[in-house]
Amino acid sequence: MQNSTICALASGVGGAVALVRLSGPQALPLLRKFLRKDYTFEPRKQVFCTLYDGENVLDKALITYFQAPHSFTGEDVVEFALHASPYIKGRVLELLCQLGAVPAQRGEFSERAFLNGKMDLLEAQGLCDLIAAGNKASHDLAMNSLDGKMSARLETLKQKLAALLAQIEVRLDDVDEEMPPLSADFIEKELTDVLAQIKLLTNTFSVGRLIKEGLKVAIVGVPNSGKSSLLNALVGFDRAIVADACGTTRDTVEETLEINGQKIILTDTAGIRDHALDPAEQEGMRRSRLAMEKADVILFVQDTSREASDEEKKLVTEVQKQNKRTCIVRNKIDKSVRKTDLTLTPYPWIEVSCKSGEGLPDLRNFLTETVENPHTADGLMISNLRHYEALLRAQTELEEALLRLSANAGGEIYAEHIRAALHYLRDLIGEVTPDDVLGIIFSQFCMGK
Ligand SMILES: Nc1nc2c(ncn2[C@@H]2O[C@H](COP(=O)(O)OP(=O)(O)O)[C@@H](O)[C@H]2O)c(=O)[nH]1
Ligand SMILES: [Mg+2]
Repeated sequence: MQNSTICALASGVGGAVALVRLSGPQALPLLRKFLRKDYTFEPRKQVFCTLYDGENVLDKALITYFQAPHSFTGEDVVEFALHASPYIKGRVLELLCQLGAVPAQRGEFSERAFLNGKMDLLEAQGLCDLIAAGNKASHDLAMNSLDGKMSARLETLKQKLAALLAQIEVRLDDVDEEMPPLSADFIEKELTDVLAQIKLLTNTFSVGRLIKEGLKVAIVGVPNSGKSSLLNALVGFDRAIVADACGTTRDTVEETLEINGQKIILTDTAGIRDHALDPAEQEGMRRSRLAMEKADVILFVQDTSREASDEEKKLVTEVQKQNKRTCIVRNKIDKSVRKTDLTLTPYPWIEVSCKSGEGLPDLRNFLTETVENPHTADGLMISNLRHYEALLRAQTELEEALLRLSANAGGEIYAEHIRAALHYLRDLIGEVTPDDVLGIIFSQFCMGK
């Protein structure tokens, strides 16, 4: 239990009501300092109170008291639902601090909840992701973490490994060899089983990351193929300048949108050609190539009404070197002339007209299909780099243990690797995570959470 009582604004900007949260042993006594009447606070019941600032009424607010340990943090908690004037919010926090509360650090409420065993690290991070989630897919992902599905899965794996390790260790201590030995087949089966389940999870990371961070899509092509028009058509408004002249787009233009509940980050780039008009276009082309390198998906836009130039063919080769999911967007099909034929490339192509909107639904589906994943029958996914790395380490240790086992190494040798794997799983849930690492994790949370 922490000694200090912390306070922070838990609600965001705007709105009519603001929530100030107070957590710690002094929560209720601090609240009383604002009151002139002896209200009765039953846990989890709201009470409409008049709050005083000295002799003056500061606000009339709904107050909720949560009694330890039945609160978010596991401590005594008081929540003030105030009228959301900047003055009232600011003054309540100011008075609380004058009376002895301490402003909460980022994520400190969650950190206390974690330290008091109200949630494990995975659940806490799920909560942080939930608040940040801007679309349905990342919301669902965070929810799976928050409601403990991921923790439960890891707990099962942990228990299985711990049981196996105990059986091996007890035999290591059994110098008189009174116990029947464990068969190598049994150990191998147990290890392979856990390993397979961990691999299922690590395999979801690439997609989990895409869902959480968004799919990065670079729109590339030679000048005038309609890249900026495509960006505008997909985002639904005139974001980038469209013009007949070659080399209109110099800087990369980025826009985030949601397609089928998925976050997509589109980047329109400068057209790539052999000779730039000036240093600005040169720099633009460098940025185009950078965007291509960073992208998860490349949309290669071509003008179907024109013959493919050598420049364009060269660019196709360049794109191929990126080795990324790519789609040839055959644009301007509203024009009667069809000349280019780039079906020689290994990529799927979709015919569109940015002018009429024809073909765009297919293109949208192409983009979101990238994120659909065969590994997630039960919806569990890894989207956090720290979790991914911990699982990968556990995976490596188990592979090592299996190798040693098949090489007939002594029990103490593979037990060491199983112990290490177990440690990484515990670190993932926060059971053995050092304080400084915890501090860093919670400091990435938002204020008031
Ligand atoms: N007819 C027709 N013209 C288009 C289409 N898409 C773009 N354009 C025209 O092609 C020219 C170049 O477009 P822009 O988007 O600036 O190309 P960028 O250089 O690749 O960004 C402009 O005059 C656009 O109006 C289309 O689907 N149909
Ligand atoms: Mg452009």
